[in-house]
Amino acid sequence: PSTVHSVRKVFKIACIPGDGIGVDIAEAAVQVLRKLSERVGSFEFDFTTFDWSSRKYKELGYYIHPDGPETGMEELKKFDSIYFGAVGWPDVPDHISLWSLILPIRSSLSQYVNVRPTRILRGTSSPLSNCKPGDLDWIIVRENSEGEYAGHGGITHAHSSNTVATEVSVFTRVGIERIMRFAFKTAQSRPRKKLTMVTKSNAQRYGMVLWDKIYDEVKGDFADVETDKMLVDAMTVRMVLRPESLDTIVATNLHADILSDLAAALSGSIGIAPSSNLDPTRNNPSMFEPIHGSAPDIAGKGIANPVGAFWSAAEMVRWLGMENAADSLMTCLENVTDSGIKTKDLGGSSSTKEVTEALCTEIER
Ligand code: GGG
Repeated sequence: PSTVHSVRKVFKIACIPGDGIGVDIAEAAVQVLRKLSERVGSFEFDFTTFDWSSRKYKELGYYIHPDGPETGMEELKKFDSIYFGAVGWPDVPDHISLWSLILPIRSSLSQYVNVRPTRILRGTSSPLSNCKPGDLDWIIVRENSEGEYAGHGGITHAHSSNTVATEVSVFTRVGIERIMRFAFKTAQSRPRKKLTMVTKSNAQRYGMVLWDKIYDEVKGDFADVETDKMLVDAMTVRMVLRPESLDTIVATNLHADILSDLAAALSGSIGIAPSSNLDPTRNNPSMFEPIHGSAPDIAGKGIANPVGAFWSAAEMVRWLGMENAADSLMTCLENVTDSGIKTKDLGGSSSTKEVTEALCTEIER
């Protein structure tokens, strides 16, 4: 008689906790992911932690690698996914931490899509009095490689009263078309099949007008998707006053970054919102991180909301192909929020550890 051994698939995960509450919530997410893999049994995670942080930068003068970030990127390419906490610490200017850590990872690994879902989780509520749970269920598709984050610009006459600074938004046909198609496909996969495209093409007459043009071209290939266009300023008003009229939203790097913070606040707290930095070709690992920053004021106090970190972990599990496990993790997470075990920002009084342990217990059940 032969014995059949079931083979557990092992996923190699690079974990970069980063700064501030990034460390608190990444530790919580690792604990939950380990528990999930034990419970499901068909896969496991092999985590490697990278101390790429502002603390290390202050000590050694670099975030990623002394020879340059490229060496670190080669290291990351050996992993199936990257789990990221947060970046930013008061003694390092934010533009240095962002441009030394998170932005090089997104660009070097061709993570040109940033998916940011938002909805009101069970047991939580919106600050909008007119908003019932089903009214706010959005996916924001953020262009993640160019636009206002292209890194083009500079400063001249820096030490005079005639200082000139330029910050050039770069938009390419390839960059716009690939994000537009991804957004249309996302909208098409959702029950309402609805896409809102956001620009500021009345004031920004080159790049944003190219967005309008490519949107019109791509729309023809997705006849079953209902579409509309908004200017970003009017979009903020619509999100607040008519949340139920929106479903999938596509916008530039900067616009979508701002809109997704608003979306998270409208769904209850910035602490719950996840994001997936995707390379849709799957030639490189994708990266998963809550959208919130490092919150130095509450770092290390044990009170950070880990929900955005857990939701991001669920999205990582989904991207790795374990749809059912991702759905179960989300159900368990909402059972926890529904039972009232929540941090202060969601109106509860629980600590990060209490929410994490409640979720682990729920997964075990
Ligand atoms: N976990 C996300 C994080 O650390 N965010 C800090 C931030 O400001 N990010 C800017 C961005 O996502 O472009």
